[in-house]
Amino acid sequence: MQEQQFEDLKKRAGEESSKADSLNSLNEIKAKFVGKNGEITALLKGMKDIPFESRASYGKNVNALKEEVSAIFVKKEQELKAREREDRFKKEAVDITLPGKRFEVGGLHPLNIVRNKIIEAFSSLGFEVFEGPEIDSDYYCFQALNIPKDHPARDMQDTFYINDNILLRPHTSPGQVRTMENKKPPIKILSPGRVYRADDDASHSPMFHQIEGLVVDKGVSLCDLKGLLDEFVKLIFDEDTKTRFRPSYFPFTEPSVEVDVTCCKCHGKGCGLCKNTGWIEILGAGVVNKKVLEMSGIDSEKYSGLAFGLGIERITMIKYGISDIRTLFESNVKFLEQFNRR
Ligand code: FA5
Repeated sequence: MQEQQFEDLKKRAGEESSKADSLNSLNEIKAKFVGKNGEITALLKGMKDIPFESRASYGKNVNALKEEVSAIFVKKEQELKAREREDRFKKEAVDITLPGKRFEVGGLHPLNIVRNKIIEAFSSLGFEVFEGPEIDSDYYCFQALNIPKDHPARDMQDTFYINDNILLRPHTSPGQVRTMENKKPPIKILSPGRVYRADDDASHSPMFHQIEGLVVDKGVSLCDLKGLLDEFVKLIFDEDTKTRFRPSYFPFTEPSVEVDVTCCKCHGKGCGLCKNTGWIEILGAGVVNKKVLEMSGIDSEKYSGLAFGLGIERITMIKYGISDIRTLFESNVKFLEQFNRR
């Protein structure tokens, strides 16, 4: 009779637990059998009503029943846990064939790439770098370069003045004077930096970058200048880029030249960018005027010098085929990242 009752209870525990579809519902069912108010606990509590001589075997049987029923729940619990884990793995599955996320890496601005290349090229020819101030005096920007007050040559560089005497430098040529005042020949320096002019079109920017070069030594001539600049153009551009030297005028050099290279857009045929000439000017240069040497404390009977000032934007445009200088200052990441592709 009691045996049958225990068997039925075990059977029900098996049937009901098999219907549980989650750990929560299993726990509810388990409580009905082995919880504080469960059926098996009630059987144990009922032990006091059992005749004394049968009590020991009754207790043993109830405990055995409890163990068997508990084992049913443990097995079911393991089953449910395994199923839940499998479901979670399915939900969290990662497609390992997808391409990985690429980290964005910063890179140098094309103007810095070209500036570094130019400095590298001249360093290989023995030049040192010296940087001068961006805001400078009328004396260093003009007078010490043989451009007195009210001289018409000042019109070549329409300039931003801060007051009558202080201005945003319109070129890096003040670097020549500052170097000669502080250094004895032989001198071989480069002076890179930002310069400012009231200019604004496809090939002229109000702020742009120049690199000044200066060599002062005994017996320096126009031939050295030509050889140096020919070597530089070969180091910076490809074989197809042609160069021409054009007579020009700068008050601080005598004689003076301008150097043009073939236009990046039309390759010499003539277009809007090169004003239909087929050429784009990249630098001004010349043999340093004796007056400038003397004003800076250099003996012009003993020494001579050559100087050049090149525009980094122009060289960048020619090198990379950029037809509007303004694109270099728009901070457009799509445009800029082309220069740092690995
Ligand atoms: C000068 O600035 C002279 N100081 C160069 C020089 C130095 C001559 C030493 C002799 C001896 P120029 O104004 O031509 O020269 O400018 C030099 C270069 O700067 C030009 O060839 C051009 O490449 C660049 N440049 C001039 N104006 C602009 C501008 N607004 N925007 C971008 N590049 C410019």
